[in-house]
Amino acid sequence: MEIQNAKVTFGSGREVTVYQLINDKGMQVEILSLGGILTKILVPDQEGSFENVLLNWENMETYEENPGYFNALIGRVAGRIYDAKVTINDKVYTFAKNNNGNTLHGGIKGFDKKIWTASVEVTKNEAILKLTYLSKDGEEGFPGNLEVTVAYKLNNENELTIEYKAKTDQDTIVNLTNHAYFNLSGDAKRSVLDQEVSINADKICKLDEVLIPDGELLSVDEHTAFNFKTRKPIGRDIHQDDIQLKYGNGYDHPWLLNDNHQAVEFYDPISKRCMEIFTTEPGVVMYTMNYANEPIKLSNGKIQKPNYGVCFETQKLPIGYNEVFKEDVLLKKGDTYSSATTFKFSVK
Ligand code: G6D
Repeated sequence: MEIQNAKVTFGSGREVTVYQLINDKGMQVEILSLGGILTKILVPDQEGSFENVLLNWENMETYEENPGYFNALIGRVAGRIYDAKVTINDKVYTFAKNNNGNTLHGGIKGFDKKIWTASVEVTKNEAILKLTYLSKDGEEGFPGNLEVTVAYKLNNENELTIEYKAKTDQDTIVNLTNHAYFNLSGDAKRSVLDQEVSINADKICKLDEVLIPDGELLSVDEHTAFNFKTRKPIGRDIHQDDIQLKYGNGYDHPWLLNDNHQAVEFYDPISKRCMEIFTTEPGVVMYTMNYANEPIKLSNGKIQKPNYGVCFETQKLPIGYNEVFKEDVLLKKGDTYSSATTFKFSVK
């Protein structure tokens, strides 16, 4: 087990530290102090070839603007907030309207844009990078001074766990996740549409044309394109005639997880790489990279393209019409927000 680090200075003058967590089996996880951004997860395929299963920008400085929120911590509130406002204790708080009149992913400068303070710890079976950030009262419009700690833990079972904790001095709203773009082919050799997914969920949130929920849940037994109870290729039903797929331009929906055991299994039949996701969270947004508008190169030298990555953003449900699901993300003064998600890599 070891942790290496190096400092880089971006053209903007911002100093960013790059951390490598390396376990005894050779798995490597690379993380930036900027946004807690994951740039590499190197795991073996069936031939033992270690390749990156994350999309990664060719130029590290792209992570400053980071179109698509590549691999970044998302907060104070992941997902959307309808009409960019919420009422807490009879007071209305307003936020940035950065997505079709609603708030997306914590506003203009969310947690993905912040420099986090880092500390490291290495034990016999874990390499731990602990990131902390103080989101001040009123930052992006959110009430309360929120002390956030995110720990990235790599062990010798090829498991990467992300643990989130937050405390506030005023009632506020919090919903944290990581927006990693996975592709198990290795260095994004192939689209993810032929890679297979299972999601342990019977229902999704019904969304409208700007991806805002109204509280209704849809059965995946009726909306069969969203039925991933049995593992299937991501692309098998993605072009089905379902209005929800039209609204999302693909998959971009919250699935309500049946229990907190294995939430997702993601498998590439060619490399035989497998990733299982376990989470404490009630939901997961699978986003199939339906937009890749900026012609920016990935680390494999190719221009990014839709469906070359897939995100599994574990989280609580988004705040929709009539502030539906707001209760899920309320954090009371003095309470501690706590969640954890584990990504377990293997070859099958
Ligand atoms: C699009 O609707 C999607 C979001 O869910 C995603 O997080 C973002 O692109 C990167 O806005």
